[in-house]
Order: sequence, then C-alpha cells, then structure tokens
Amino acid sequence: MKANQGFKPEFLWGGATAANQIEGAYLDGGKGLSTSDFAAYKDPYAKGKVNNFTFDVTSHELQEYTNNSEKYLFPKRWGIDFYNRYKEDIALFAEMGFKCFRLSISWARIFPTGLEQEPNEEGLSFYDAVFDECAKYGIEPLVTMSHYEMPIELTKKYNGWVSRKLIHLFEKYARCILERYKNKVNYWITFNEMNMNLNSLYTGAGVLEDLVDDSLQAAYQASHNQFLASALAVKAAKEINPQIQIGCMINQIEAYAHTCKPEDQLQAVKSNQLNMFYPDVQARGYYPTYIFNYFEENNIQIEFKPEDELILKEGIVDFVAISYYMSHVAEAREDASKLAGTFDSPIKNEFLELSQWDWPIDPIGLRISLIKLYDRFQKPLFVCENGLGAKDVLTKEKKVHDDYRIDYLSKHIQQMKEAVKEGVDLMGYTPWGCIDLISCGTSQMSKRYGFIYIDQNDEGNGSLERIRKDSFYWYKDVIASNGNTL
Ligand code: BGP
Repeated sequence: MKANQGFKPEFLWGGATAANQIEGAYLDGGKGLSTSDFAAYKDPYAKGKVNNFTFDVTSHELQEYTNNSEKYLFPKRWGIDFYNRYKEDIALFAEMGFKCFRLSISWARIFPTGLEQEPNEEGLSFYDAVFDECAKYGIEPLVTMSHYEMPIELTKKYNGWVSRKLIHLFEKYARCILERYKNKVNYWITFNEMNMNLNSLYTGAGVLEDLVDDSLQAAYQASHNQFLASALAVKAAKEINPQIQIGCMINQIEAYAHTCKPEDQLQAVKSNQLNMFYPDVQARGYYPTYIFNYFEENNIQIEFKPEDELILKEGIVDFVAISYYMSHVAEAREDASKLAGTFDSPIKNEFLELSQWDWPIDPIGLRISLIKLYDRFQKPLFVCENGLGAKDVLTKEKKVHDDYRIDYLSKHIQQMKEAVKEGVDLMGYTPWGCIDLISCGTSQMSKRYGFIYIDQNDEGNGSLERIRKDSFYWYKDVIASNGNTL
C-alpha cells in the first residue's frame, strides 16, 4: 500500500476555544451562572473555595472576596467579549483560511440552572448566529458540549457529577443542542479533557472537594457518570443525524520512564493506562481490566448499575480527540499513581526545554502519542488543542513578533505530519486559543496562545482591539499549503 504523503486534502485546519474563556456576557441573554463564573482569581482550580462564596450575584460588577488574606475576584471569566464580537472574530479566522473552529456551548446559556424543562431560546439563537457566521465562510464548527463548566445550580444541588442525577439532565441538554443544530454542526466532542477530573474535580466535574470524603473515589464516580452521559449523547447524535461525527477527548500526557530500569518502565505503563482509561471506555465501550485492579488497590468502589454496561456499549465514539501540551516522566515511587496524568511531574526531563510556565516542550511526544493512540484504537484522531502560552509583547507599531510561537507550532505540525505519513488517520488540528483568551489554569489574560492579540490585561482593562500577530500570517500560509510551508 502506498504511504501517505502528508495531510489529506480535507484536513480540518483551524483553532480552538471554549465558551467560558471567550464569551464574557456571563449574565446576558438569559444565561444562568456557571461553575466557571466562580473560578477564583488566585486559586486556579478553586478547590473547595466556592463554598465560601455567596451565590447571589445579581450585578454585572466584579466582586471582590477575601479569604485568609488572599484576594479573589468573581465572576472572573469575563472572556474577550466574543459574545458581541463573534462576527469580527470569525472573519479573522476566515482570513487565516480556517476550515474548522472549535468552540463550546455554555450549558447554562441553554438551561440556565440545568433543571428547566424548556431551553432558553435566546441562548440557542446565539449559537445559531455563530454557526451561521461560520457557514458563511465554509468553516466547520467542532463543538464541545461541556468544556469545564456547567450550571452552578447543579453544584449547589447535587455537588456536580458525583451525582447520577446529572446524567439525564445532561442527556436532555445534549439532545436539545443536537436536535437544534443537526444541520449546522457535523463534529462534536462530549466532554473536554475528561481525564483531568483526576487533577481538578471542580473544573472538570463541578464537584466541591470539601464535600466529598475521598477525592479519588469522587473523581472516578464523577467520571463514571460522565461516561454514561457521554454515551447517551453519542446514541442521541446517531439517532438525530447519522452523519454526525462525535468524539471523546483527553489531555494526552505521554509518560516516559525515567530510566530503563524495569520498575520505572512498569510505572510508565501504569501511568499511561490511567490516562488511556478514558478513551478506552469511550472508544471501546467497556471498562478495561486494569482499572478494576487499580480500584481494588486504592479501595475505590463506584456505583455501577446493571444497565450501565449496555449504555457504554451503545455509546462508542467515532473519533478520539486530544489536547497535547507536554509529556511526563514516570518513575517507580510510592505516590506514582497519584501523579499519573497530571501536570505535576516531579522529575524534569533534561532533554526538553520549558515554556514560561514550565511546561516541557516536546513535539516528538505528540508523534509518539498519535502513533500509540492509533495503534490502540484504529479510529480517526483529532488534535483539538496544542500551543504555547507566552507573554507576548505588543510593540508601539502594534505588532507582536511571536517567532517563539511559530517555532513551537511548526515543530509540532512537522511531527504530526510524520505521524500521518506513518499511517495515522488524523482528521484535523485546532491549536488552542487561536485568539487570545482567558487562561484556564491561571485565570490570566497574559498567558496568551493566539494568532490574534487581544488588547486586554489581567485586570480586564483594555480596548479589546483584535491585532494580527506575526503567527497569524504564518499560519495562513501553513493552511494554504496544507501543512507544507512550515
Ligand atoms: C486545557 C484546557 C483549555 C486550556 C488549555 C491551556 O487543559 O482544555 O481550556 O485553557 O488547557 O491551559 P492554560 O489556560 O492553563 O494555559
């Protein structure tokens, strides 16, 4: 069989965002409050702190809250006013030649508390308008149903995804948006980075950790409930429009063994299994054996009902999507399983450079990940996040010379291309934060990923003007040449 020469002609080049990091307008258009609206200022993952907040936010003003002399602002995620400027932003994406735009729908815009029977029409129309704008330019939306947010009411009432009550509330939401946009959206992802539940339960699953006895147990119970919700959404998608392609997604952090010592190698295998658990369930439709061993070792007992097995089996995804930012180093140690799949590798990889936020930069790790994922699932893959968070400088002439970003992206695209040549079926590439947005991990504006600079600082001040960076013109050429001009 002839080897692939590179990206297929229909390759989906584009960029990625999430509602809570771009939209702003957190109370406009009938939207309810989301968990992300309560992301604390200095505590990236707001562990438990949300409990101390009063939930009655009635004004649009930022409110200040002090706890143990640390200052928090909430709601913090005002975004970049995409809610009002989506036409301008999508026009800029079109100018770069985007074939695809990854965005998420804010659940709380559609069902403000998650509990309503009828959806909020204003919320639905907003996304209609966004998808229509994409269609004008032939841009395919890739829509995440749940990207690190949900109606805060579901945290207050049920403590988020630890409760099975959320499964059918999510199914109602998923059916509603699938039905509404069935002729406008062909590509869907159910949950963003599900494996990050192990890292930050509040962000991924709306669970307040100080309300659960054991956070590992809670993380797996929340994940189980999300698996079921995801599977029901997949089933609904197939019923509503069999043409729809619907995928799962993880934050892919490949673990390398620290040394060739067999114990380290074994730990790397085990660390990678814990990450693969998520796509294993969603792309194969059942729990793998290794996770039951892990549950036993860690005394985890999840509520698994008899009907769950069939739901998982009937909800197998069409493709596997990943975000990819870094690799990880594993070694045999007591706390190794806790560290698996997290950002906090205690061991540095001496062969890799670090970003300004100390994230190891590893383009070959992306190729390794793609090869292994394709070997494992034999399903199309999608790199729906990748990129370099950096402190950009806007010159007096209103330029941003982000050659470091060009260098980062071009090396990753090069490795993706090699993987494709080696036979990996890759659907598309949507680098993260294609337009500068509020960083999830730091809640800051100054950790920028975009091809388009936004005039806004960490305090939310600025004109919000959109400015093309050097990487904007570079990426335009990359897309026009289908990945040949790098
Ligand atoms: C992923 C999330 C995104 C995004 C990205 C970059 O985990 O899906 O929402 O924010 O990471 O992370 P950060 O914003 O912390 O740099």
